[in-house]
Amino acid sequence: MTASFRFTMSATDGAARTGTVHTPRGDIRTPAFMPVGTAATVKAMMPESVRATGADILLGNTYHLMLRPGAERVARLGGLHRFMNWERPILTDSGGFQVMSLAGLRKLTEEGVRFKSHIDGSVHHLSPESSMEIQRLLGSDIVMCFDECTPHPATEPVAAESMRLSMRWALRSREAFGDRPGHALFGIQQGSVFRDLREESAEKLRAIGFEGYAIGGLAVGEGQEAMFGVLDYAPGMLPEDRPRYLMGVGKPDDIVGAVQRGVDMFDCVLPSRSGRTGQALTRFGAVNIKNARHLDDPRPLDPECSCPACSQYSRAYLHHVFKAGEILSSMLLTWHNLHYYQELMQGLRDAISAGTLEDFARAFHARRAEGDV
Ligand code: PRF
Ligand code: ZN
Repeated sequence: MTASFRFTMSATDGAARTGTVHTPRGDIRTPAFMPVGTAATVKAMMPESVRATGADILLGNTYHLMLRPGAERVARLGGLHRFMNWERPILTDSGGFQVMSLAGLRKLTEEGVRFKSHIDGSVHHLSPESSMEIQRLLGSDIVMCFDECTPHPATEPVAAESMRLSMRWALRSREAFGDRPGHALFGIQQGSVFRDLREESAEKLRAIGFEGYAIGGLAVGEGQEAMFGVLDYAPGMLPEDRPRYLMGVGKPDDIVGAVQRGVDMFDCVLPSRSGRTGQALTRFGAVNIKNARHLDDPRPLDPECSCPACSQYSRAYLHHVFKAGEILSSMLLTWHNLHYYQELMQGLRDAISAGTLEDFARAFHARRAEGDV
């Protein structure tokens, strides 16, 4: 690993770890939650507001940005950081996962994937080589390998074939990425819910060598119990001294369970997306601000939360702006949700440092069991 991109661990508690990913654009405190900025914006949030919630790093998407406004254009405009006014670290996903969930008419071959844009139906290609080039043009700090997220459920032979394709693509990604001081390339483990395949995938990735390792192919419909079943062994198959990133996860209780099992980084649209659909995520569980029980409620959403939505507005007001279709509703609830996620991550980091993660998790679950009263 180049000296300008380093992971230092400061404490462990069971399988959990806390530390810092050092990058030229700033430090990432782990366990870390990365808000999703798909189209070069975290929807409904100014970048300075995202930072105010406590985020150290954002996630961007190769798929969306290559289609609109185009990676070459972003490069001509000074790169993604300057374009979106976020000068801290950015991790970009490599595109394959989004092609499979969003694009029309997909054709997957050894070379890569051909697909139709969900925006205008135009035909595009992605391969390990082109994904590396697009992520370079964007100026991404943490680049993800081009992979296939094996759909769930998959039989073991199908999952094996898919994982081995991703591992061949991981080698091509590593070769195409080249030597880029200050930038990191993360490998992505696949293998569905099969332990042997997860082991084979981890071995292949370790042999290639990456600055960090993601666990892909989870949170695709298998359920929390099956996901935790894989997380009981998968993080331990990856190098101990490199950051581990669980892609597309998750709900607050998914994150707590994954941190307890040794995961360091997360991303998920849930806090930002649910902020736009009237769902607040709080320490006592999800609160549906659309519900008529809030109509006359002068209390804050969460009296213990210091975000603008909770410190300056009532539940009655948050209900009103949601019902009126006001833009401020999305802004306030997204802010609250991202603030809650970042406070959760800080709580996890502090608990790991103090060696009290089990107590923290117990209290976390107890508060949620009480519910919103
Ligand atoms: N691969 C990539 N991106 C992803 C996933 C994956 O497996 C997932 C799975 N939850 C989310 N995002 N490249
Ligand atoms: Zn709040």
